[in-house]
Amino acid sequence: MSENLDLAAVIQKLRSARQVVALTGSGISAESGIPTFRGAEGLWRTYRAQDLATPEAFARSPKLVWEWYDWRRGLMAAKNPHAGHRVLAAWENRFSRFTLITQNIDGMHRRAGSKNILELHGNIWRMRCTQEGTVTENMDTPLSPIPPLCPDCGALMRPHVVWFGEPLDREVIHRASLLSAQCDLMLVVGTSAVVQPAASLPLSALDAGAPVVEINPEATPLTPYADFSLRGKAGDILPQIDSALFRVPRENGS
Ligand code: BV8
Repeated sequence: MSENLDLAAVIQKLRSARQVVALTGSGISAESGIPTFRGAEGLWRTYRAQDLATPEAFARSPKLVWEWYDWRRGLMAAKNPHAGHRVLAAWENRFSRFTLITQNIDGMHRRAGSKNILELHGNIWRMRCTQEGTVTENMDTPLSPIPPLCPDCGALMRPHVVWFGEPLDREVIHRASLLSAQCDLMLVVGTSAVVQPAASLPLSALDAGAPVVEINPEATPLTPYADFSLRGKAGDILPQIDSALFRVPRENGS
C-alpha cells in the first residue's frame, strides 16, 4: 500500500519539478540483458570486474583487458534499450530542464535517443590512443586485432572509460556536481550507490533541498537518505510514472 502512496507522491513532486536530474547505473540496463557490475552474472570467466577495470590490469595485460571489453561490447551490441531508457530520453523534451547523468558505458541511453547526457565513466564504444590521447569511435564487434593499435602512430589503444583509481573527466564531474546541486528533483535509477564520486551526487541534491527518488528492486546505502525509494524495476516504474504524468487518457478512458 505504501508503495502506491510513494509513487503518487513522486508523481506529484515531478509535476512541479523544473530542473530534473536522473542518475543511472548498470541496473537500468539489466532489463536489456546486460549484466550489472556486481550481480552474479557480472563475472567474466574467473575475473572480478573491479580487478580488470584498472590501469594496473591494463599495464599487466592489455590483451586480457581488451578481451574482456570485446566480450562486453559483443554482448551490448546484441541488446537493445528498453522502455525505461526510452522514457528518460523522452523526458528531455517534457521537463523545462532534464539532464541524464550515467555511470554506464554501454551507450544504451544514446541508442534510446537521450542527447543531454553526462557519461561519468566514459563510453565502451570509444577508444583512446595511449600516446596521442586522440579518441575515436569504433563499433566493430568482434574487435580485430586485439589489442587495437592507433592507426596514426601505431601505439596501443585503450578503452575510453574511467577505470578504478583514475580520476573522472574534470569538466564532466564538475557539471554533474553543479546540476545535482541545482536540480529540484533527482531520480537515482539502478545503482548500488557505492562507486565514488558518482555516489555522492545524490547527497549534493539532498544538501540543496531537492527530493531524491531511488528506483531499485533492492535497498542500497542511499535508501536511508532518499526521500522516496520505489522498490521495483526501472522498466516497470519509469513507464508507470511517464503514463501518469504525460499520457492523455483515451476517449473511452482506457
Ligand atoms: C577515483 C567504467 C580518484 C569501467 C567504472 C573507498 C571508499 C570510497 C571510494 C573508494 C574507496 N576505494 C577506492 C575508491 C574509489 C573508487 C570507488 O568508488 N570504489 C568503490 C568500489 C568503493 N572510485 C574510483 O576509483 C573512481 N576514481 O576515485 O579517482 C582519483 C582522483 C584524482 C587522481 C587519481 C585518482 C573511478 C570510478 C569509476 C570506475 N569505473 N566503470 C567499466 O565499466 O569497465 S565503475 C562501474 O561501477 C560501472 O560504471 C558501474 O556503473 C559502476 C557503479 O556500479 P552500478 O552502476 O551501481 O552497478 P551495480 O552492479 O553495483 O549495481 C546495480 C544496481 O542496479 C543494484 O543496486 C541492483 O539492485 C539494481 N538493479 C538491478 N536490476 C535493476 C536494478 N535497478 C533498477 N531496475 C532493474 N531492473
